[in-house]
Amino acid sequence: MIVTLAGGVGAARMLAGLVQVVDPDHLTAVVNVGDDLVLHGLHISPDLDTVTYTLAGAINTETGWGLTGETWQARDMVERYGGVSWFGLGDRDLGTHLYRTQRLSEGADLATVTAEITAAWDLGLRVVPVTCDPLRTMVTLAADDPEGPGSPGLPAGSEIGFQEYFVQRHHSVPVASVRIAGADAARPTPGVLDAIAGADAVVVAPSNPIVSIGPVLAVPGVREAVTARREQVVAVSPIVAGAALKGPADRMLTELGHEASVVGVARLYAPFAGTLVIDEADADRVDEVEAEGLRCVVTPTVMRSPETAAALARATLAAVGVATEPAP
Ligand code: FO1
Repeated sequence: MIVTLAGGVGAARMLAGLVQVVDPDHLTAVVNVGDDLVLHGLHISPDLDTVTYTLAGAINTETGWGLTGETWQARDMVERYGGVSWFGLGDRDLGTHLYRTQRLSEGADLATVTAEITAAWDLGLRVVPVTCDPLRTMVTLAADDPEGPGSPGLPAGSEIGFQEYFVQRHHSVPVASVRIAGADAARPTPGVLDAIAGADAVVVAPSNPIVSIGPVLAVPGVREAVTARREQVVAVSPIVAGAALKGPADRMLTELGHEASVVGVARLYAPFAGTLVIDEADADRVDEVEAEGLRCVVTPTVMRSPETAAALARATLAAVGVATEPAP
Protein backbone atom coordinates (compact mmCIF):
# COMPACT_ATOMS: atom_id res chain seq x y z
CA MET A 1 0.00 0.00 0.00
CA ILE A 2 1.17 3.52 -0.85
CA VAL A 3 -0.25 6.38 1.21
CA THR A 4 -0.07 9.93 -0.15
CA LEU A 5 -0.60 12.99 2.03
CA ALA A 6 -2.33 15.40 -0.31
CA GLY A 7 -3.43 18.98 -0.78
CA GLY A 8 -4.99 20.19 -4.03
CA VAL A 9 -3.52 20.78 -7.48
CA GLY A 10 0.10 19.58 -6.99
CA ALA A 11 -1.02 16.50 -5.10
CA ALA A 12 -3.67 15.68 -7.69
CA ARG A 13 -1.05 15.76 -10.45
CA MET A 14 1.30 13.57 -8.39
CA LEU A 15 -1.52 11.08 -7.76
CA ALA A 16 -2.24 11.04 -11.51
CA GLY A 17 1.39 9.95 -11.90
CA LEU A 18 1.20 7.37 -9.12
CA VAL A 19 -1.87 5.62 -10.57
CA GLN A 20 0.15 5.00 -13.74
CA VAL A 21 2.95 3.18 -11.94
CA VAL A 22 1.25 1.33 -9.06
CA ASP A 23 -2.01 -0.59 -8.88
CA PRO A 24 -4.61 2.04 -7.87
CA ASP A 25 -6.13 -0.55 -5.51
CA HIS A 26 -2.90 -0.17 -3.51
CA LEU A 27 -3.05 3.61 -3.32
CA THR A 28 -4.69 5.75 -0.62
CA ALA A 29 -4.77 9.55 -0.75
CA VAL A 30 -5.20 11.17 2.67
CA VAL A 31 -6.48 14.62 1.78
CA ASN A 32 -6.49 18.03 3.47
CA VAL A 33 -9.88 19.38 4.50
CA GLY A 34 -8.62 22.58 6.16
CA ASP A 35 -9.65 24.44 2.97
CA ASP A 36 -13.27 23.29 3.30
CA LEU A 37 -15.98 25.91 3.60
CA VAL A 38 -19.71 26.25 3.85
CA LEU A 39 -21.06 28.67 1.26
CA HIS A 40 -24.68 29.11 0.13
CA GLY A 41 -25.39 26.48 2.79
CA LEU A 42 -23.29 23.96 0.82
CA HIS A 43 -20.32 21.97 2.12
CA ILE A 44 -17.43 22.48 -0.31
CA SER A 45 -14.25 20.38 -0.07
CA PRO A 46 -11.89 21.94 -2.64
CA ASP A 47 -8.94 19.58 -2.22
CA LEU A 48 -11.05 16.41 -2.20
CA ASP A 49 -12.77 17.61 -5.36
CA THR A 50 -9.55 18.68 -7.10
CA VAL A 51 -8.07 15.23 -6.47
CA THR A 52 -11.27 13.49 -7.59
CA TYR A 53 -11.82 15.54 -10.74
CA THR A 54 -8.14 15.32 -11.75
CA LEU A 55 -8.01 11.54 -11.41
CA ALA A 56 -11.32 11.27 -13.25
CA GLY A 57 -9.84 13.26 -16.15
CA ALA A 58 -12.60 15.84 -15.61
CA ILE A 59 -10.61 18.71 -14.11
CA ASN A 60 -10.54 22.15 -15.70
CA THR A 61 -6.91 22.06 -16.79
CA GLU A 62 -6.69 25.85 -17.16
CA THR A 63 -7.55 26.64 -13.54
CA GLY A 64 -6.45 23.35 -11.92
CA TRP A 65 -9.76 23.33 -9.96
CA GLY A 66 -13.39 22.84 -10.92
CA LEU A 67 -14.77 20.81 -13.79
CA THR A 68 -14.09 20.91 -17.48
CA GLY A 69 -16.96 22.06 -19.73
CA GLU A 70 -18.33 24.20 -16.91
CA THR A 71 -21.05 26.86 -17.21
CA TRP A 72 -21.70 29.63 -14.68
CA GLN A 73 -25.41 30.37 -14.79
CA ALA A 74 -26.06 29.79 -11.08
CA ARG A 75 -23.14 32.03 -10.09
CA ASP A 76 -24.39 34.74 -12.46
CA MET A 77 -27.80 34.60 -10.79
CA VAL A 78 -26.23 34.91 -7.33
CA GLU A 79 -24.25 37.89 -8.60
CA ARG A 80 -27.43 39.49 -9.96
CA TYR A 81 -28.93 39.33 -6.45
CA GLY A 82 -25.76 40.81 -4.91
CA GLY A 83 -24.90 37.52 -3.15
CA VAL A 84 -21.48 35.98 -2.55
CA SER A 85 -19.94 35.31 -5.94
CA TRP A 86 -16.19 35.62 -5.31
CA PHE A 87 -15.89 31.85 -4.88
CA GLY A 88 -16.60 30.46 -8.33
CA LEU A 89 -18.93 27.49 -8.23
CA GLY A 90 -19.74 26.23 -11.71
CA ASP A 91 -23.08 24.65 -12.51
CA ARG A 92 -21.69 21.10 -12.82
CA ASP A 93 -19.47 21.46 -9.75
CA LEU A 94 -22.52 22.65 -7.77
CA GLY A 95 -24.02 19.19 -8.26
CA THR A 96 -21.15 17.69 -6.24
CA HIS A 97 -21.70 20.17 -3.39
CA LEU A 98 -25.47 19.62 -3.44
CA TYR A 99 -24.97 15.85 -3.22
CA ARG A 100 -22.32 16.10 -0.48
CA THR A 101 -24.40 18.50 1.61
CA GLN A 102 -27.54 16.41 1.31
CA ARG A 103 -25.72 13.21 2.32
CA LEU A 104 -24.04 14.95 5.27
CA SER A 105 -27.43 16.26 6.39
CA GLU A 106 -28.71 12.67 6.29
CA GLY A 107 -25.97 11.72 8.76
CA ALA A 108 -23.36 10.22 6.42
CA ASP A 109 -19.81 11.22 7.34
CA LEU A 110 -17.44 12.98 4.93
CA ALA A 111 -15.41 9.81 4.28
CA THR A 112 -18.52 7.88 3.29
CA VAL A 113 -19.74 10.65 1.00
CA THR A 114 -16.27 10.99 -0.54
CA ALA A 115 -16.21 7.23 -1.22
CA GLU A 116 -19.60 7.55 -2.92
CA ILE A 117 -18.41 10.46 -5.06
CA THR A 118 -15.14 8.79 -6.08
CA ALA A 119 -16.99 5.54 -6.89
CA ALA A 120 -19.31 7.50 -9.16
CA TRP A 121 -16.22 8.75 -11.02
CA ASP A 122 -14.83 5.16 -11.21
CA LEU A 123 -11.65 6.01 -9.35
CA GLY A 124 -9.58 2.97 -8.43
CA LEU A 125 -7.67 4.49 -5.52
CA ARG A 126 -9.07 5.37 -2.08
CA VAL A 127 -9.54 9.09 -1.51
CA VAL A 128 -9.99 9.80 2.19
CA PRO A 129 -10.45 13.10 4.05
CA VAL A 130 -7.85 13.17 6.83
CA THR A 131 -10.72 13.71 9.26
CA CYS A 132 -14.50 13.76 9.06
CA ASP A 133 -14.57 16.36 11.83
CA PRO A 134 -14.53 20.11 11.09
CA LEU A 135 -11.01 21.40 10.40
CA ARG A 136 -10.57 24.99 9.25
CA THR A 137 -7.35 26.70 8.26
CA MET A 138 -7.45 30.26 9.58
CA VAL A 139 -5.07 33.02 8.49
CA THR A 140 -4.10 36.11 10.52
CA LEU A 141 -3.18 39.12 8.39
CA ALA A 142 0.20 40.80 8.96
CA ALA A 143 -0.87 44.08 7.33
CA ASP A 144 -3.98 46.13 6.72
CA ASP A 145 -5.84 44.86 3.69
CA PRO A 146 -7.56 47.73 1.87
CA GLU A 147 -11.05 47.28 0.51
CA GLY A 148 -11.01 45.66 -2.94
CA PRO A 149 -13.61 44.61 -5.49
CA GLY A 150 -15.82 42.16 -3.59
CA SER A 151 -13.70 42.16 -0.42
CA PRO A 152 -14.14 44.49 2.57
CA GLY A 153 -11.07 46.17 4.06
CA LEU A 154 -9.56 44.53 7.14
CA PRO A 155 -6.98 45.72 9.69
CA ALA A 156 -3.73 43.87 10.40
CA GLY A 157 -4.33 41.19 13.02
CA SER A 158 -7.69 40.12 11.58
CA GLU A 159 -8.20 36.39 11.33
CA ILE A 160 -9.99 35.13 8.25
CA GLY A 161 -10.84 31.74 6.74
CA PHE A 162 -8.45 30.20 4.23
CA GLN A 163 -10.65 30.82 1.19
CA GLU A 164 -11.23 34.46 2.20
CA TYR A 165 -7.43 34.77 2.12
CA PHE A 166 -6.74 32.59 -0.92
CA VAL A 167 -9.60 33.31 -3.29
CA GLN A 168 -11.35 36.48 -2.07
CA ARG A 169 -8.07 38.35 -1.44
CA HIS A 170 -6.07 36.46 -4.11
CA HIS A 171 -3.52 35.58 -1.38
CA SER A 172 -2.11 39.07 -1.87
CA VAL A 173 -1.97 40.16 1.79
CA PRO A 174 0.96 39.12 4.03
CA VAL A 175 0.32 36.46 6.64
CA ALA A 176 1.30 36.76 10.32
CA SER A 177 0.24 33.28 11.40
CA VAL A 178 -1.79 30.24 10.46
CA ARG A 179 -4.05 28.33 12.84
CA ILE A 180 -5.74 25.02 12.16
CA ALA A 181 -9.05 25.48 13.98
CA GLY A 182 -10.65 22.28 15.21
CA ALA A 183 -7.41 20.31 15.07
CA ASP A 184 -7.32 19.45 18.77
CA ALA A 185 -10.73 17.81 18.68
CA ALA A 186 -10.43 16.25 15.23
CA ARG A 187 -10.22 12.48 14.99
CA PRO A 188 -8.40 10.86 12.09
CA THR A 189 -10.76 9.15 9.66
CA PRO A 190 -10.93 5.47 10.66
CA GLY A 191 -8.30 3.51 8.74
CA VAL A 192 -5.94 6.45 8.15
CA LEU A 193 -3.50 5.69 10.97
CA ASP A 194 -3.50 1.96 10.11
CA ALA A 195 -2.90 2.75 6.44
CA ILE A 196 0.12 4.89 7.36
CA ALA A 197 1.42 2.26 9.80
CA GLY A 198 1.19 -0.49 7.16
CA ALA A 199 2.28 1.48 4.09
CA ASP A 200 5.23 0.45 1.94
CA ALA A 201 5.75 4.17 1.36
CA VAL A 202 4.23 7.40 2.60
CA VAL A 203 4.50 10.05 -0.10
CA VAL A 204 4.17 13.69 0.94
CA ALA A 205 2.86 15.30 -2.25
CA PRO A 206 4.25 18.61 -3.57
CA SER A 207 1.62 20.66 -1.74
CA ASN A 208 1.91 23.78 0.40
CA PRO A 209 3.74 22.66 3.59
CA ILE A 210 1.87 25.14 5.80
CA VAL A 211 -1.74 25.15 4.60
CA SER A 212 -2.05 21.79 2.80
CA ILE A 213 0.28 19.31 4.51
CA GLY A 214 0.14 21.26 7.81
CA PRO A 215 -3.57 20.57 8.46
CA VAL A 216 -3.17 16.87 7.58
CA LEU A 217 -0.37 16.52 10.13
CA ALA A 218 -2.30 18.60 12.68
CA VAL A 219 -4.97 15.95 13.12
CA PRO A 220 -4.03 14.20 16.37
CA GLY A 221 -2.10 10.99 15.75
CA VAL A 222 -1.25 11.63 12.10
CA ARG A 223 2.12 13.35 12.58
CA GLU A 224 3.11 10.68 15.10
CA ALA A 225 2.05 7.87 12.75
CA VAL A 226 4.02 9.42 9.87
CA THR A 227 7.08 10.06 12.04
CA ALA A 228 7.05 6.42 13.14
CA ARG A 229 7.47 5.49 9.45
CA ARG A 230 10.13 8.13 8.76
CA GLU A 231 12.47 5.83 6.81
CA GLN A 232 9.65 5.08 4.34
CA VAL A 233 8.41 8.67 4.14
CA VAL A 234 9.40 10.49 0.97
CA ALA A 235 8.37 14.10 0.35
CA VAL A 236 8.41 15.98 -2.94
CA SER A 237 9.39 19.63 -2.62
CA PRO A 238 6.65 22.05 -3.75
CA ILE A 239 9.33 24.72 -4.04
CA VAL A 240 11.50 24.75 -7.18
CA ALA A 241 14.33 27.26 -7.53
CA GLY A 242 12.91 29.29 -4.64
CA ALA A 243 9.40 29.59 -6.07
CA ALA A 244 6.10 27.77 -5.71
CA LEU A 245 4.80 26.37 -8.98
CA LYS A 246 1.28 27.41 -8.02
CA GLY A 247 -0.16 29.42 -5.14
CA PRO A 248 1.48 31.40 -2.35
CA ALA A 249 3.67 28.72 -0.70
CA ASP A 250 6.91 30.63 -1.32
CA ARG A 251 5.66 33.95 0.06
CA MET A 252 3.89 32.26 2.94
CA LEU A 253 7.05 30.37 3.96
CA THR A 254 9.03 33.62 3.99
CA GLU A 255 6.33 35.54 5.85
CA LEU A 256 6.21 32.86 8.53
CA GLY A 257 9.97 32.90 9.04
CA HIS A 258 10.98 29.91 6.93
CA GLU A 259 13.31 29.82 3.95
CA ALA A 260 11.42 29.59 0.64
CA SER A 261 13.72 26.96 -0.82
CA VAL A 262 14.28 23.22 -0.85
CA VAL A 263 16.41 23.75 2.26
CA GLY A 264 13.52 25.46 4.04
CA VAL A 265 11.25 22.56 3.06
CA ALA A 266 13.90 20.10 4.27
CA ARG A 267 13.99 21.82 7.68
CA LEU A 268 10.20 21.57 8.01
CA TYR A 269 10.01 17.96 6.84
CA ALA A 270 13.17 16.42 8.36
CA PRO A 271 11.44 15.45 11.64
CA PHE A 272 9.09 13.07 9.84
CA ALA A 273 10.48 12.41 6.34
CA GLY A 274 13.61 10.39 5.57
CA THR A 275 13.91 11.52 1.95
CA LEU A 276 13.24 14.73 0.03
CA VAL A 277 12.85 14.76 -3.74
CA ILE A 278 13.95 18.03 -5.31
CA ASP A 279 14.01 19.38 -8.84
CA GLU A 280 17.10 19.45 -11.05
CA ALA A 281 16.98 23.25 -10.82
CA ASP A 282 18.00 22.87 -7.16
CA ALA A 283 20.72 20.25 -7.74
CA ASP A 284 23.35 22.60 -6.28
CA ARG A 285 21.59 22.49 -2.88
CA VAL A 286 21.78 18.71 -2.27
CA ASP A 287 24.46 19.03 0.41
CA GLU A 288 22.47 21.68 2.29
CA VAL A 289 19.33 19.52 2.15
CA GLU A 290 21.24 16.48 3.40
CA ALA A 291 22.77 18.59 6.18
CA GLU A 292 19.21 18.86 7.54
CA GLY A 293 19.28 15.10 8.08
CA LEU A 294 17.36 13.68 5.11
CA ARG A 295 18.44 11.88 1.96
CA CYS A 296 18.06 13.98 -1.14
CA VAL A 297 17.04 12.74 -4.59
CA VAL A 298 17.25 15.00 -7.65
CA THR A 299 14.84 14.47 -10.54
CA PRO A 300 12.53 16.62 -12.70
CA THR A 301 9.57 17.46 -10.44
CA VAL A 302 7.60 19.84 -12.64
CA MET A 303 4.64 17.77 -13.89
CA ARG A 304 3.94 19.19 -17.33
CA SER A 305 2.38 16.01 -18.74
CA PRO A 306 1.11 12.58 -17.63
CA GLU A 307 4.49 11.16 -18.65
CA THR A 308 6.48 13.54 -16.45
CA ALA A 309 4.07 12.88 -13.55
CA ALA A 310 4.58 9.11 -13.98
CA ALA A 311 8.35 9.56 -14.11
CA LEU A 312 8.25 11.62 -10.90
CA ALA A 313 6.07 8.98 -9.23
CA ARG A 314 8.55 6.27 -10.23
CA ALA A 315 11.57 8.22 -8.98
CA THR A 316 9.78 9.07 -5.73
CA LEU A 317 8.88 5.47 -4.94
CA ALA A 318 12.30 4.20 -6.04
CA ALA A 319 13.82 6.60 -3.49
CA VAL A 320 12.27 4.49 -0.71
CA GLY A 321 12.87 1.15 -2.44
CA VAL A 322 9.35 0.55 -3.73
CA ALA A 323 9.16 -1.21 -7.10
CA THR A 324 6.80 0.22 -9.70
CA GLU A 325 5.03 -1.35 -12.66
CA PRO A 326 6.64 -0.94 -16.08
CA ALA A 327 5.17 1.68 -18.40
CA PRO A 328 2.24 0.24 -20.46
N1 FO1 B 1 -9.79 29.02 -6.64
C1 FO1 B 1 -9.77 30.30 -7.07
O1 FO1 B 1 -8.68 30.86 -7.20
N2 FO1 B 1 -10.94 30.97 -7.36
C2 FO1 B 1 -12.16 30.37 -7.25
O2 FO1 B 1 -13.18 31.00 -7.54
C3 FO1 B 1 -12.19 29.01 -6.82
C4 FO1 B 1 -13.38 28.30 -6.73
C5 FO1 B 1 -13.37 26.94 -6.38
C6 FO1 B 1 -14.54 26.21 -6.37
C7 FO1 B 1 -14.52 24.86 -6.04
C8 FO1 B 1 -13.31 24.25 -5.73
O3 FO1 B 1 -13.30 22.95 -5.42
C9 FO1 B 1 -12.14 24.97 -5.74
C10 FO1 B 1 -12.14 26.32 -6.07
N3 FO1 B 1 -10.96 27.06 -6.11
C11 FO1 B 1 -10.96 28.36 -6.52
C12 FO1 B 1 -9.68 26.47 -5.77
C13 FO1 B 1 -9.42 26.33 -4.30
O4 FO1 B 1 -10.13 27.11 -3.46
C14 FO1 B 1 -7.93 26.42 -3.94
O5 FO1 B 1 -7.11 26.16 -5.02
C15 FO1 B 1 -7.60 25.41 -2.92
O6 FO1 B 1 -8.38 25.48 -1.78
C16 FO1 B 1 -6.11 25.46 -2.55
O7 FO1 B 1 -5.70 24.15 -2.42
